Amino acid sequence: MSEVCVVGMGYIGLPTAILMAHAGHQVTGVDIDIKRINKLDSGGTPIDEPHLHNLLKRVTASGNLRFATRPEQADAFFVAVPTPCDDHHACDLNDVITAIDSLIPYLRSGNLIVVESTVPPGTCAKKIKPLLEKSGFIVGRDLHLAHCPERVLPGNILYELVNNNRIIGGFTPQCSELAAGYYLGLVKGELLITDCDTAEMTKLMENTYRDLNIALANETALICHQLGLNVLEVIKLANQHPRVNILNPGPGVGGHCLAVDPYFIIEKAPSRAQLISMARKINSEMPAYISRLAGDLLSGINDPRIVALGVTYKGNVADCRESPALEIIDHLQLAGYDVVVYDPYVEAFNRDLLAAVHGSDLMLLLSDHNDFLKLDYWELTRAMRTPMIFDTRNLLDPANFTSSSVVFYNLGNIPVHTRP
Ligand code: SAJ
Repeated sequence: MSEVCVVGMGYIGLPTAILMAHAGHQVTGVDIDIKRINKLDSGGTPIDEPHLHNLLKRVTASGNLRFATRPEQADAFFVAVPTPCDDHHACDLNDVITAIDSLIPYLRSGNLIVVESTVPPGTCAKKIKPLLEKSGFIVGRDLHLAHCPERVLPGNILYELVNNNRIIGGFTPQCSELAAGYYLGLVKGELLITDCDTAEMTKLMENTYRDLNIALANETALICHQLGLNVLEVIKLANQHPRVNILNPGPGVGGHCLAVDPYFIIEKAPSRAQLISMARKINSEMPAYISRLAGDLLSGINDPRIVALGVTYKGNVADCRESPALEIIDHLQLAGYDVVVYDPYVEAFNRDLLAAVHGSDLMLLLSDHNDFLKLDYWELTRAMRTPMIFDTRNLLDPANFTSSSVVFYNLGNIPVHTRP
């Protein structure tokens, strides 16, 4: 077994460190955030994922995993730090560069360096390789470099880390082989060997594919709204075709992956990436569209009050990064609406819902948490001044509201007066 150093104790780095330790390696989990390290040292987890806490307890008790604010000498280094977009939608590599720089004093001949962070094509070969060579070692000869992008769904990270097929993109075939050796110990899925440029582009295309398909669903919603058709019925029927699978329209695309990664392709090939740019545009405009619809539903009501259900970027997670829900709430507040927010996953908004809906005029469902399926809508809507629901996620069954006095809307039955 080897000594492993994982840099970045976030959504990907921490579960990876835990699984490496579980596989028997001696692992140091590194993060520059001292508060995060203190929390981990005292047995807490900065992220909430199924089974993570129990497995963390086991591997720290076994002595295989410890935490530090600085890297240490090791056989292999895994870098899993964020790569957000900058203000111009270009990839901000600052954290990756800082992480790689921090490794330089600890590198030895024969070391493996794996970049898991999502990066634009060419980053490992053109940016990370020269940085690593500041150590005096040559990549491909003394040091081994690979890009092995993570592929996990937030909310199901541990399961997907273990079971998904994994791309291993080495700078040389030997780099791939060495990297694959580490993943073999924790991944049950297939290891797909390639070069680092191809691995970088492949990762971006996975999330771009999904962003584009959600954009198609969202555009279908806009077209159906204009034509007075029920988009949900159209999609349901189209999906009965054996080779069609249109995704769900909704309030927009959030999170730190789909809403960000396509821009890294646009950055590299701006004139070619036309469809990809258009998909980003369509999805980015959804929050404004939904806000306008919500406003239209409230027209004619004096001093309307909205209760927004959910601020997270999707259901059953606590993550609010790039959340369309937040953007919609901002739009509505800027337009002068009184908006009260409820989200059981986010401490600041985990309030008494019945008190929040009291006297309100619109319940605006923005995140598809399973908890929202279990609410007592009969009791909640009775407390409202105007019992009106707008489910932007197609989460609730409209049939549950047909015999009540509740006015229920989703993207399939937006009323005529709101048509563009
Ligand atoms: N969404 C829709 N309609 C849909 C599906 C999703 O509006 O039909 C919205 C969600 O509500 C959310 C956003 O899209 O706001 C993204 O959600 P998601 O569940 O599709 O994806 P992420 O960002 O949580 O995770 C993705 C995954 N990529 C793919 O499914 C191709 C995951 O496998 C990646 O590892 C992850 O990005 C990542 O880290 O790159």
